[in-house]
Amino acid sequence: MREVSPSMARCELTHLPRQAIDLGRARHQHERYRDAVSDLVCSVRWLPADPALPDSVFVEDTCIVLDELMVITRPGAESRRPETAAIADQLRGYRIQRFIEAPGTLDGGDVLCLDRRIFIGRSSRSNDSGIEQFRNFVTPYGYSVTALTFNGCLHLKSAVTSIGENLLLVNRDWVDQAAFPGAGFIEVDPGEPLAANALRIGDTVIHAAEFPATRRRMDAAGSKVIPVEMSEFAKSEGGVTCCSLVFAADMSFLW
Ligand code: CIR
Repeated sequence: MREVSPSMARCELTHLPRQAIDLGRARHQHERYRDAVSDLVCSVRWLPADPALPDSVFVEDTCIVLDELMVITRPGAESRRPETAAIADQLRGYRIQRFIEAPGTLDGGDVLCLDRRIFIGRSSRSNDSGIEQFRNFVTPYGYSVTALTFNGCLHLKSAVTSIGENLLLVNRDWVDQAAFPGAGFIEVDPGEPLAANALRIGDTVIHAAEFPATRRRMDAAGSKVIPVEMSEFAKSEGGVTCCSLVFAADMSFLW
């Protein structure tokens, strides 16, 4: 994770009008988010805030960590490209590193990993060259990569995320469920279009507290859901997956 930047108010925005972000509140929400994630993982590492990088709290966009390698992205928004250096540095040693290069662009928010099947949203942030480079990095390890289109939101994972074994949380107005053959679905409540972003860690799902109706749908389906307040991050078009990189660390790699 990375601490909230003091310049977060100058974040990139694509679909939302700019609203005032309460920095103190954002920091408080980030601490609660960190607590929720900490309860579910072995250890948490985080980078200090960088005043020069307004969106740097959204570490998900900078890297995709698979079991065998990690891919350091080249974010689609130019202002975000300097974010990757500190992440690559911090994560060196956990996996082999591969790097997306120009003219490719890729945001981790567009990459949905379902075991060995990986879906990547073509978006204003992730282009065909970035997707092709990613595909070339991972197919030797037995992954399949499917590029798909979506609309209405910034990243693919604003429209669909994994919340259980073969179970997806989806806003079907933004992405076609047919793209995920064989999967089961819970649809977001129609009054909560932004509620499809959920962070699954083991058998638990962290989900934004601002979406109670969708949470009830997950509860009813037997999911174990931990709500966390994310209002200040939502103003920046971020959600629960965006603020962390979660992976299994093979510590022996470091020794
Ligand atoms: C951006 O536009 O890049 C940030 N304001 C929000 C990024 C959110 N990241 C994500 O959904 N993975």
